[in-house]
Amino acid sequence: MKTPLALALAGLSLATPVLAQDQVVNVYNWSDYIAEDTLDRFTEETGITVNYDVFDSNELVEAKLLAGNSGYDVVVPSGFFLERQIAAGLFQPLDKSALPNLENMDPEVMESTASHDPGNEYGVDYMWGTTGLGYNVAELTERLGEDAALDTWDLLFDPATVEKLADCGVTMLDAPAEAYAAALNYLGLDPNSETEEDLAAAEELLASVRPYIRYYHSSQYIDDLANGEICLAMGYSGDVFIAEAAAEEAGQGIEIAYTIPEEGALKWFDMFAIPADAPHPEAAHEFINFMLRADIAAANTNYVYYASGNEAALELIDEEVKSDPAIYPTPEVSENLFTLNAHTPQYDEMLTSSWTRVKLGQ
Ligand code: N2P
Repeated sequence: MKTPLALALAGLSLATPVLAQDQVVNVYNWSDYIAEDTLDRFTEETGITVNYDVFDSNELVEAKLLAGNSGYDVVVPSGFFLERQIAAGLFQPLDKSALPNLENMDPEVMESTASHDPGNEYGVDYMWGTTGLGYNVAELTERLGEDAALDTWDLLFDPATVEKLADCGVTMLDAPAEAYAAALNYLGLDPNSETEEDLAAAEELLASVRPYIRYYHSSQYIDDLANGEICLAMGYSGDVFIAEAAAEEAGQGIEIAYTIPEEGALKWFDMFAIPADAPHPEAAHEFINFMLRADIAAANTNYVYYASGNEAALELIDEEVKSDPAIYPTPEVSENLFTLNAHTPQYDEMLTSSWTRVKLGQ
């Protein structure tokens, strides 16, 4: 008769490849950005344990990477941050021979991300989306009238309009690069401008609506929109859809909508990359390759409502997701989208000080 220990060991060796038993991968991803069972499935299939941390700010990721020894094996910055992080030597080149699922990638997405990462040497897109406005339909209609346009940045950037919404709660992302890009675009200026004059104009606009902003935060607005605590948020497309779905599920009659305002919005790409000092680069490749599998990519997109960079996943993506123009924008809407280049460190310093002044209301 077998002892309990022998039985347990036999069971273990069946379930987990022996070599992988002590392997781990340390992943740092955006919050609310993965299906519920993805990590368990990865561990079941590979035996690699995932230590999973989340963030809601590119600026924060960059600070950790610059400090060094982050301990992370996989991080997911947006392309316009990845670009200068590559230049700063923060990543190791991807070993493409360990990423056979790269063949699933959408060539158009690869071409776009190559503008941040020539030759796609260091990063591969996970998902992409836009930064627009999420709102509570009833609260806005009540305050602005049945006929008011709700697909405009006026909601946030026109002081006379946003003033009317202040009592039901208006919030902004705590993401200076994106806030200034949206402000510059609204003013008809180049969102990629780095002139002091344009920065001052954007600061003036952001400061003019400061009195009506309840808070600056890059993930709290999901729950708050869903619960009716706030009525307007500058937010990430999929996050607003998550709020919309949560509100619907709660059944309290709260209807949330997302708009890519007609003046245009930022389109960004979030990129898997491996820090130069990653402790487990092999496991990192295995993790990224798993995430690039068509079924896994589709499951993640179906869960968080962001467009996938994965072309092979498309046929597995829910019809309501892939036919939603706010997730997969039509060619007309795409014409209004802009992308960002990496800011120089010099400009970034000015941007950060300016943002601090805006937030403090000084
Ligand atoms: C996920 C937010 C990711 C979008 N919650 C920001 N690039």
